Amino acid sequence: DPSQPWWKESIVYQIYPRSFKDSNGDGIGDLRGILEKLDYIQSLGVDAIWLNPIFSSPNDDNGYDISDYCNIMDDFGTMQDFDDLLAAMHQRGLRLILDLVANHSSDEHPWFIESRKSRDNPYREYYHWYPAENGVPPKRFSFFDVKNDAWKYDALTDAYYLRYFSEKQPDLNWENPDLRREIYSIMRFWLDKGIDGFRMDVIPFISKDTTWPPVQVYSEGPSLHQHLQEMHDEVLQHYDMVSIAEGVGVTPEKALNFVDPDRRELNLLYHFEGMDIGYIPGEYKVPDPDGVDLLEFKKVYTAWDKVFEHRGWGTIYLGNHDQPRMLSRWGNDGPAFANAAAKLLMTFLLSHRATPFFYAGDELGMTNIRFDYIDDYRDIETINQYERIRQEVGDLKAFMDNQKMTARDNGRTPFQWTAGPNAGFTTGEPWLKVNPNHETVNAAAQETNPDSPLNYFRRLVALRRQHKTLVYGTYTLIDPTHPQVYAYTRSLEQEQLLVLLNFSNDPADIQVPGKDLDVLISNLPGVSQAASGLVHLMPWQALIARIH
Ligand code: TEU
Ligand code: CA
Repeated sequence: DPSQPWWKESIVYQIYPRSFKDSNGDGIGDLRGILEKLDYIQSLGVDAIWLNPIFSSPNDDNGYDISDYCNIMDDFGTMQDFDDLLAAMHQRGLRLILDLVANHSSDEHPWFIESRKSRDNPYREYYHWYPAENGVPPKRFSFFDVKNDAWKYDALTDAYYLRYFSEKQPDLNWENPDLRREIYSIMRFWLDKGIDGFRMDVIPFISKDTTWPPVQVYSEGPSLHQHLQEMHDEVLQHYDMVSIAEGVGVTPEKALNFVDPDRRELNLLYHFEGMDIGYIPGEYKVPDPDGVDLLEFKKVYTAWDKVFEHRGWGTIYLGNHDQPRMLSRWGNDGPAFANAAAKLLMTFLLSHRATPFFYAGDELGMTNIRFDYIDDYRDIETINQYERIRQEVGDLKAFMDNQKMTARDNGRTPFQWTAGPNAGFTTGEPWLKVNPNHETVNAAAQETNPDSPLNYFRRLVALRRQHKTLVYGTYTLIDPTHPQVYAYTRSLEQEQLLVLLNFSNDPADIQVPGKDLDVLISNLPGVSQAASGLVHLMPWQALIARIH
């Protein structure tokens, strides 16, 4: 639809560069590796690639700690490699979205090196400092600190600096207009090179109330939307680009504050409510022993469809570099059902009214690696939490079991290209262990198998392209209380499509509107509908059908 912006109809393929393809044998994925695999990416039919941070970084948090925003991380290559990659992508009609990590920098960024030096350094106000003579600063939560304390004392100037993540990720001071100007010029640098958008890391956190009142929630600070409007005026409106708010903590009620076009802020909201399902409320990433509740799952995704019914636009995803593998978390990765469940989750993602963000490896049905030993983990989040529990003499065994389901490294293991050594990812020693199941789960084997998850994904992508109903059609939930099946229709003009997803290990029956289902795609052969309209589904069966 030419009257609509391209990013509504796009499918975004997310690549974690460190884990995709290593071109030079150092065990770390890189930009040349991605370039080598563009044929593969293009063969999927996706429209855009989002790369996690590729900028100079000491890699305390794998690139989310940036020491030079206008250079390429040594591990990933050079600016020439970047220019070559962008040109090759554009030649193939693939767009490129980069990660803008502007809530914090690395402590090795020259701004912070200066800022630390003295209280009257010209860069002092680029960060948040709290003088120690004022006492202990009011509590703020840090995701990665061993004590979850976001204030770090620095003896050099007898002051604390703020860091919501690791101590090597000091928060930038967005209340300072000089800092904001620097960020805008960094954005222009990349946009002028021709990139097609930014995914904005933890953007709801950028504004802080610098009177530091004691509060529980400190996201969506007082000047957040003013800053985003200024960014729109100064930068975004001048380019044909997409801007995506990583919307941590953003509720349906607040969502349009970010993406209502009349507000002139951002384009897409990437919400977290789906990711929170199945965890114990109030606890940080502790899985609920009763597991994922399908009724809750339906409620959340139905509510988010409603949010953008008239204005704005959303995203949909079930996995990324901060999450376990979607098949392990939301499907069933056991041998009996893995193939069907992997395809069912893809069907879910590509049949909603939102831009799908599809995480590389999920087209193969990659699964959690489930490390037994803390030494196998590379992620600062897992390592620091382990250290906290050790210091508190907590239950380390329970923690390690929990990590098998929740740890971020489960989603970061190298991409499985072949059944060969290191899954064909590297000729060297991989930075993070390769999942041993690459002997059966790999792109090469799936390429030649018409029934593979990979080839199903390609058919699904083509189907979404052919049927704009899957992009724009009205979404209506059917049988909200069915405990096994997630069912909905999508309708646009004359076309009505039915989506049936059996999220369970047992067969299921569901009453649907319409007879004589004209099945457009299904992950399992055979769909039987009784004269009454009742449809019988096999475990993890998924289908999209046209109804009349
Ligand atoms: O993550 C944002 C975020 O809000 C974190 O809480 C996230 O949920 C984290 O993974 C905790 O498990 C972004 C990035 O996606 C993440 O990789 C970074 O570590 C983080 O910001 C800091 O830049
Ligand atoms: Ca490399």
